[in-house]
Amino acid sequence: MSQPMTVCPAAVPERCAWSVEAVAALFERPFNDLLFEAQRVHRQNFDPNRVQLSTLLSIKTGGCPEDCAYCPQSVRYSTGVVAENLMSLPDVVAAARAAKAKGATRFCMGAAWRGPKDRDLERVAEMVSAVKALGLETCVTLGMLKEGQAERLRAAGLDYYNHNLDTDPEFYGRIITTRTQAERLETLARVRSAGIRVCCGGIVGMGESRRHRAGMIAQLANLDPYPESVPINALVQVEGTPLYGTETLDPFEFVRTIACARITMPKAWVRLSAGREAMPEPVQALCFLAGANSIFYGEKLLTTGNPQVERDQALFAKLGLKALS
Ligand code: SAM
Ligand code: DTB
Ligand code: SF4
Repeated sequence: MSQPMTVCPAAVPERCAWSVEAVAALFERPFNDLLFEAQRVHRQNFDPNRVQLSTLLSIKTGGCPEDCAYCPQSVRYSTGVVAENLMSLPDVVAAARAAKAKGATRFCMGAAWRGPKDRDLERVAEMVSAVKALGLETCVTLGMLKEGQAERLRAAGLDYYNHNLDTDPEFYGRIITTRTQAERLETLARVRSAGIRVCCGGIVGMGESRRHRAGMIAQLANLDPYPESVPINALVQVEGTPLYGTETLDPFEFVRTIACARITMPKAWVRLSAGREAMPEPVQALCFLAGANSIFYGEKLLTTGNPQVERDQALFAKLGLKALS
């Protein structure tokens, strides 16, 4: 029989600091023990049959100066993504309205920028206010923020800012050279101090080791406080990006990553994010069992595909899952 698991290495569960070793030990658990524990933690904090639905819209596509090796929107790689200007307010509102009609409760707008210029930020702030007025939660991901920009977004009614740590600090330099993780942490601090909720996660399947995955989860869990929303992306391999052709990650390892996020960040919305289109339904079901309780919902992520809403609705019906309303 396997040993009972020590879930939190610190005495006060709400404030527990996770060492990389402690998270790595979770990854090493027998699969059934790990999932059982993740589901136990999940049930303590959430209705296990409710899943939150977020719809993404790329409001400014392509032409990004950064060199993120996974990203089809970097200007440095030939991926077929055509650079576009910032979308108009009416087009964004129409997309948000459609997302709400299909059942999404959060609308996330992404821009392929290193960071927003102040005049662009004003236009995004208008979008945030208009989307919020539809009764949707709002989220944006615009890259690095300068002083005062987070406050401007908060005043417009922004609920969440997405900015990912992406991967383990030691692996990070192999993926991105044009911005450091320290700069990312600075933006996250600005977001926090403006009173915006933090959406912060990462990507797996980029050729990192299990130790690196544990390092990424520990780093997220040790943010104080840990993020309210944690997107776990499976790399979507896009031809033309440096990571195209990377050996694909064993699906059980992806499920383990979700379980570790759930156990270490018990009250966070853990999002089963990019990569669902290529993920068999039984694997997605295991992710829900492991504590994922949010998905990207709608045919498109930013530039790549996502399951059709009818497919997701059918999957929810098969699993007895209900969308959060
Ligand atoms: N440009 C902004 C930034 O990087 O901060 C915002 C948009 S960026 C596309 C948001 C996140 O999407 C990235 O941090 C990364 O985690 C995720 N992402 C991008 N391309 C991906 C891919 N091919 N597969 C999985 N996740 C990806
Ligand atoms: C996140 O962690 N994943 C989303 C969202 N935040 C912005 C983006 C996934 C992008 C996948 C590649 C694409 O569609 O361009
Ligand atoms: Fe640019 Fe964001 Fe893509 Fe990096 S992830 S290349 S910053 S759009």
